[in-house]
Amino acid sequence: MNENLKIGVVCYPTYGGSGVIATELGIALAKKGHEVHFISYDQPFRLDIFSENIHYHEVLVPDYPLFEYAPYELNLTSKLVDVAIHEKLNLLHVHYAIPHASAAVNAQQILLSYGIKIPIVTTLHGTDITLLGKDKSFKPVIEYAINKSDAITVVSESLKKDTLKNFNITKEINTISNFIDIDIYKNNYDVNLKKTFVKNDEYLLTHISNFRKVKRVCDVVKIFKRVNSKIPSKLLMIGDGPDRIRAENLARDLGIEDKIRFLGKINITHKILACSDIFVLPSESESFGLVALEAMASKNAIVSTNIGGISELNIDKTTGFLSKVGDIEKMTNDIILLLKKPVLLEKFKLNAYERASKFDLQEILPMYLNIYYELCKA
Ligand code: GMT
Repeated sequence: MNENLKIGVVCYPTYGGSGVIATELGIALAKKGHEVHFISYDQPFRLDIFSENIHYHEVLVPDYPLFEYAPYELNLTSKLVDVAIHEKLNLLHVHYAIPHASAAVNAQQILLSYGIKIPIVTTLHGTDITLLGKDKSFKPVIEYAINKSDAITVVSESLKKDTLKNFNITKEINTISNFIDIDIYKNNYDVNLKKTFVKNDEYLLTHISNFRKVKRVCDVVKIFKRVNSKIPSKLLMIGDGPDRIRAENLARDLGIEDKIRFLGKINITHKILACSDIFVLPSESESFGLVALEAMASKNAIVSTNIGGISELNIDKTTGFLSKVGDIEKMTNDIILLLKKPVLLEKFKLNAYERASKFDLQEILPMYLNIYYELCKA
């Protein structure tokens, strides 16, 4: 079976890796001729192209005074049933366990009552397993939804281990790494853009995240303070979230607020990363670290922690350096070492690019398609 499929994709539309992977995968599938239907409560933030093969169905949650908490999962389930019937979907690919996999499993049962059989692929991304998975109030639902999915994929070997450790999984788990479209990261260097961030003799460090607690954004600021006292440099903080204010206040307290720019949820990260030398990711939990892969594809050396899936991506002493969570001293020293040795920095940047090219979309897309075709022929 090699015909074009009609695929329903459920993801979070917000600034974050799981939404990026879902969107980029959907766009790539549409380019190959498949019909892709995104289903979410808002337009996914990277879904900014028009294609006749791409459709977007918004889930609306009516505001009834009776509900203290709006039951989004039920509205999503109804939307999945509706789209599956009217668009004649062949399969559902849901990203993130709750509520997406759980809504899909429910929708699957409802569709069976109409005589429609539709397989579900669930991709686990990280916090659904490493944070929510440890919360007893979610555990039975997550475990059930994963086990009832027809195929399960995870984005790293580390996440596979965590999933098997936290849940009683009765199905095979397929590891399919996060990916980038390497072509998007070619020829983005713009000297004029770079000049807006740094002077000629200054290096540029970058951090991108959703500024949640697990990202340890204040570590980035503390590391930069130490680096900047030794080497002319600037720091870009991209993204937004709960800890942004703490990071901004810390920068003021440390007297380096004029050396750091907080750019918010900017969409041209590939252009900005092309101006950057080192990407800093001090997370305390990271199932893969898609932003690090994007930075590597943009020829950044990576100074990161060694937790979760990051060490499957960032090769210590080759594409960057790995440290224990919270080891600000070591991360600082690693950055200073690289910035003091421009030849070594250049080598690391090229190594990072070479490594990133192994995670190109063209390598990963067939893995998802194999799973889709396998399920659809069953
Ligand atoms: O990092 C986040 O908090 C966002 C989160 C998400 O669900 O969007 O990212 C997770 O999925 C990404 C894509 O698979 C991974 O690259 C991130 O490592 C993972 N985040 C965590 O595990 C904390």
